[in-house]
Amino acid sequence: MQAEPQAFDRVLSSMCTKPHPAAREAAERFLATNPGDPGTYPAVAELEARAVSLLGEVTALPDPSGYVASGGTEANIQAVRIARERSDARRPNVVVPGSGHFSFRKAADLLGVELRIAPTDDDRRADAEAVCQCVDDETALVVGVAGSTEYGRVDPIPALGEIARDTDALFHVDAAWGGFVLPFADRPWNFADAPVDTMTIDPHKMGQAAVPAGGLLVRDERLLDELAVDTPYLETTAQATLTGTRSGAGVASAVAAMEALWPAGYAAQYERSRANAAWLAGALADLSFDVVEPTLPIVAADVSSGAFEALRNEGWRLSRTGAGELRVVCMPHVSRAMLESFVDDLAAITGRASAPLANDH
Ligand code: 0PR
Repeated sequence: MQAEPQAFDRVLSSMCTKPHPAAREAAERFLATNPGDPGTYPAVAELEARAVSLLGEVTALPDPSGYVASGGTEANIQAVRIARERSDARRPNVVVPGSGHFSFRKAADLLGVELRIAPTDDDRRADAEAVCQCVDDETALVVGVAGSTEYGRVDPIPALGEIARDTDALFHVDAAWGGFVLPFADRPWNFADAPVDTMTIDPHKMGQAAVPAGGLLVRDERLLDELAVDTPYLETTAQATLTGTRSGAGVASAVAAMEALWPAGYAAQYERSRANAAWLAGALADLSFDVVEPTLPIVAADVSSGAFEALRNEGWRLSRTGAGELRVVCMPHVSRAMLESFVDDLAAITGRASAPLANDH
């Protein structure tokens, strides 16, 4: 029997989503191409330049350089690698807020840099004061998160950029998930808002491209030179990517998604996701759960592990924060009807009724 992928109708935990139809079609068309060898596959190499240019528009970077990576993990590793190459410290360190993704731990392990985790504030964002305390002469990179994995929080990007500047460190913004909603969310986060040197922004998350399509952008193309190795037997002379053979499907689908959706489609999706997150937060609060108010469309709430397991048994795909809260990511495939059905199941499982109903008794 042929295996089938899961349906998306009960997936509340994922940061990936159904690709836009044009992105799916482009991915299929470019399945057998390798942008890692532009001499042999020139059409997909041209598409990659187009992808970087579109990512530049999304992030307010007029003359962007970068590439389509396998995902946010690779982009973050490469940002740390650039900073390590730039640094002349004996043992360079990288300062990441507690809200940072675990890919920075992989980067530190691989690259032999010290990882310094700065505590977050009461609202789960990087605390600029705490970051200040962590940096020193050997700091190669300061990281800010624009849309954190667990709570969708946006760090104070301009303040962190200033700290990096004052320390002579590079400044990296991880907008892997947040990059396609932040243009509409009225918070400083991009290359125009702060002295950002490098950024992660993944088309395969909120960008609605097929996996794998991550993004690494650099403000100054010379930063990419820090990654380049010679490629003697290819028609091109150097390669800056971490992987060799790469997915042309990811590149083509990233371009197709951005051409279809930037900016109006992403703006409309942001509005839908935001409204859904606000509705869910309200519905959970009505059921008397402690809710972490959403900034970007991720909702966390204190739901017992028994109820969590029962919901999973009902087929809901859920995940938890490090602190154990239930976490729902309002991705494009997450509809209001889905959330209503989810809240009904949660109410039934926990025997709770929403406040107005409870008052009726
Ligand atoms: N930076 C941030 C802020 C992220 O949220 C993530 C992934 C990454 C970097 C790493 O990106 P890649 O996974 O593309 O390498 N955050 C989610 C996580 O690790 C990714 C995810 C995606 C989780 C799909 C579940 C899922 O079904 O939890």
